[in-house]
Amino acid sequence: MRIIRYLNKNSSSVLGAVTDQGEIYPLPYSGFMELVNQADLVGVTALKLIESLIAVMEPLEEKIDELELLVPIVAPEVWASGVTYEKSRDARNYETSSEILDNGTCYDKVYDAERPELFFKSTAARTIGPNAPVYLRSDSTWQIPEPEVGLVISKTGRIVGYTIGNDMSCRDIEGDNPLYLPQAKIWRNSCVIGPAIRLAETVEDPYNFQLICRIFRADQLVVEGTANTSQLKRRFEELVSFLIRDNEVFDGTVLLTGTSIVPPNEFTLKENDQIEIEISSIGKLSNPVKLQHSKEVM
Ligand code: DO4
Ligand code: MG
Repeated sequence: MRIIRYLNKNSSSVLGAVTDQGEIYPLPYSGFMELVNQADLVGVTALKLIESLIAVMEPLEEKIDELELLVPIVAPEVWASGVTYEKSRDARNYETSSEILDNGTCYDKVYDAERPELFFKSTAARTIGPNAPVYLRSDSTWQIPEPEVGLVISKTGRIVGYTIGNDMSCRDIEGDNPLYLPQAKIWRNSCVIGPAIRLAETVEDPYNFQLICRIFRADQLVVEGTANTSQLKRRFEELVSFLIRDNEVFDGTVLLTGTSIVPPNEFTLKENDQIEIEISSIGKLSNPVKLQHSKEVM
């Protein structure tokens, strides 16, 4: 069972349940965490609560591709993990011009350390959903998408859902100096989540998500890469436990879990590219790439 948000005919946002058969049912909750909290309150799982509601409903006539999808959760904060896959460690080492220490770079060290790299990625206002444009930074010439599994967590750190995330990144800015990380990671429309949240209780093995990323330029496929969460160095619970340690996290926080798909080193995103990130049991997250217009920025 997956959860989406979409605009109805009156342009109001509606929470929807998508069954494994692709039928969509509107749900009487304003957001994903209201559904989860209501299920907790009545002592059932979110899946059971949805099943009891939709048993007496008719599905929508529309299929998912015909709906105007919104970000599936208005996450108050998005955090991200870094260097959780070998591929990411190697890519960071490639792009960095910082001093290589005798015993390895900061990326070598963090890959092996007990404490993972966690960083603040986005607020609700900077986070976009399916089909909305991701923006390029004007001061970077080496920008890529980072396809990642996103964990939707409650304020106690319980993993209640899985989604797809794109942690847009500037390799030149980060490579210049690791202290530039916030600028390499955070700007307008630099974080994408969606198109749906799969209820955690319906995922048999979260260490077997297969991710595919495709980038199209003028309708031609120019980059394609795959990864599997079986390649992850850490456990999802481990990442969450460091995020919530002595910290206040809010219901519906999303934690991105790192990338293992890196486009070829000579590749940078350009205006009008189209990014697609797919996990078959969650959906396909598609976004066009746009330049920001200075008018909008001021
Ligand atoms: O070390 C910087 C961030 C790396 C990252 O975002 C990732 O591994 O996904
Ligand atoms: Mg990342």
